[in-house]
Amino acid sequence: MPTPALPPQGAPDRSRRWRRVRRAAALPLAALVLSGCTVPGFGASAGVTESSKSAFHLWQGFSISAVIVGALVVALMVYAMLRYRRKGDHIPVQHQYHLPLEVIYTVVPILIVFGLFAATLVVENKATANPQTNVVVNVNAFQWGWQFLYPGTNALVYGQTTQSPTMEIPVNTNVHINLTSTDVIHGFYVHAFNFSRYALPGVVNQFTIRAQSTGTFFGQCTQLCGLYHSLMFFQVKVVSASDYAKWVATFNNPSAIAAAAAALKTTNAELASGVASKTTYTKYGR
Ligand SMILES: [Cu+2]
Repeated sequence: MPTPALPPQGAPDRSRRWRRVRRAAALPLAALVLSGCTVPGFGASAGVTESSKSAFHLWQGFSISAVIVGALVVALMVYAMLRYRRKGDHIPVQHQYHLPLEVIYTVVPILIVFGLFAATLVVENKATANPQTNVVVNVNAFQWGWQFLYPGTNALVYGQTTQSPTMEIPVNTNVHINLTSTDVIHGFYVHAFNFSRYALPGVVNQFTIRAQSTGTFFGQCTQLCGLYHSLMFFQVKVVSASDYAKWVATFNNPSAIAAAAAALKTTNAELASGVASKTTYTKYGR
């Protein structure tokens, strides 16, 4: 009776090891490919404005680049550790210089840094661009609240600490913001906009928001500005253009105008009671 053929001997040891390595690598690789259907956010969210989305995509690009570089470094380290581990007492062949390899590991990182720098520049330029726009909001931060004035209209929103105000803006419209502070340094931050700017006394910081979806979004002061800093909230309500026009029109009646004037007076009274250099606000700007 013929004896069953034995599996080939010798080389199999090595191929069996590789099979094991391949099998171990297959699972995480499959998970990566399957989850690759949607690019992960790496802890960030896309937000609702044009610039929040481009900042989010930049973050994704940076994160993916970091993952690829990290994976490559770890793979090379593991390969070197396994392939060239100590196998006996003999000294391995010693090499000196490998010009092509040295050129590659100098040039490639430089190219990566330039690529990331160029992408950042494009996104930053978009975020700081101030295109022509019809809707302007003068945002004044003070201890510890916000005032939103809409130049050329009667609209004025004022609120502090537990009565946080709501800034209303139209969707798919470039909204120009003039941001300043009446007392100390505050921070204008809306999470859904992936955006933050200093509100500085004596300085008007300008930027443009273009919200692409409607909704109410939470905002807060991000600079420790005093006792009630933790209560310095506001909301941004993004509505359709027609709803925005209706909202602005609600300020065109005597009682709303009186309320706005009272709010303005309150802000100015607060300013007068504090630091001497505080500016008085008028309805149409500083
Ligand atoms: Cu503040």
